[in-house]
Amino acid sequence: MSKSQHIGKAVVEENLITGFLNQPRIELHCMLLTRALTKQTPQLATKSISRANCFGSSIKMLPPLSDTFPDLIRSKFSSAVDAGSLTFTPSTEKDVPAGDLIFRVRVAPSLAQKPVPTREHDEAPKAKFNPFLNPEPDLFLCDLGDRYSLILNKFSIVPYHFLCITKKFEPQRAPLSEEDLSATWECLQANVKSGSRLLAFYNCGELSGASQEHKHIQFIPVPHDLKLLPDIALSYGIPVSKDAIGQFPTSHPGVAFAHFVLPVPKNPSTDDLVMRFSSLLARTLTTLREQGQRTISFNFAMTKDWMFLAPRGQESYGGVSVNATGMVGLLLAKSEEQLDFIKNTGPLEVTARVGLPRITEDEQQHDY
Ligand code: B4P
Repeated sequence: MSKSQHIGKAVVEENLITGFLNQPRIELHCMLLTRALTKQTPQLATKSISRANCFGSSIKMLPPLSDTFPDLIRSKFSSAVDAGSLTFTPSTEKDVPAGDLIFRVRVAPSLAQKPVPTREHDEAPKAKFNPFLNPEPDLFLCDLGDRYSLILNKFSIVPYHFLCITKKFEPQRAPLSEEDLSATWECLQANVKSGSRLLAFYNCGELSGASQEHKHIQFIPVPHDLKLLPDIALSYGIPVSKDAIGQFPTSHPGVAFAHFVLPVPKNPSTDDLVMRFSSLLARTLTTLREQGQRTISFNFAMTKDWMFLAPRGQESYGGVSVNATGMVGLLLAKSEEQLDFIKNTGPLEVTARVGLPRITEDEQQHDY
């Protein structure tokens, strides 16, 4: 690479990282993250470290969700469907094995009829409608502290799919903040369907599968006995480290795309969650940087047992759009043709094509 190419790359990288870190209320500028990010752009270290002092600063504790939240979500779901405010799309499920993993593919052909925003050719471009600024009353569940509202997903394919949205606009391309993680944990406690556990997911960045730009974390019930990719990855064991968490993130050895998993302890403190997210995010950002990605896109998924992050290099493959649920083993097919494509190509190949290749430990330079 020539000197000017090097400088060009450094400028792109600096703009990318600065833009990312300048998002409002990101409290994750801890030393770990800074060191991972700024290996090649040391001038950023000072700026980021100066913001790092908000790491560990006290945030307002969120009031717990009411014990009646599961009843609320069930009754609101039924009434929203009856009122025509919530479109519930029936789907079938097909399990597609891949090594010791099983990808559960939801097939929902009528999703193709979901309305997409249209624009008149001869009019000036209209601002994109933001459904989360004033959520529909029929979909509103409750507030969570001063900063969040919980609402039902308007276009569900699984019952009781709900979203935690920020009350004021915050960009979906920002990483999760300390308070976002705390809110996520609070929601994960809600047992909305018997025999299920909740899966939280966050599609961050333009290649992550996200369609809405206002910050929202999503929650769907998944069967207790369904082993997702992070469950299997953790069954291989977790390398021990001497850092504050005491563990290195692990990955499934048979999966080609870069992904990082850490177990979540029982009753974690907010710091426990932040340390894990920072550790996974540092590796995710390092992978994006090492592979010359010009946008920061990644998927986050979490249950009460683990936290997962995977960097993204592409939004879809072969017409199959993949979000965080797909990266942990729950793919969505919007036609029988898409299902056939997933079966013939193999779910690990589809996810590898939208993710990024794993990089070696040397390239990661994990000295934090
Ligand atoms: P994003 O993060 O922006 O995108 P997404 O979940 O990938 O869904 P997308 O909108 O791209 O829809 P898709 O056809 O792929 O999430 C935006 C969320 O806001 C979505 O849940 C959307 O439905 C919701 N929303 C939009 N307008 C709303 C409004 N006015 N009020 C409330 N909520 C609103 O997928 C269709 C649906 O299937 C999505 O809900 C998606 O989350 C879900 N899905 C995808 N894969 C799935 C899987 N494997 N299992 C279960 N559900 C799955």
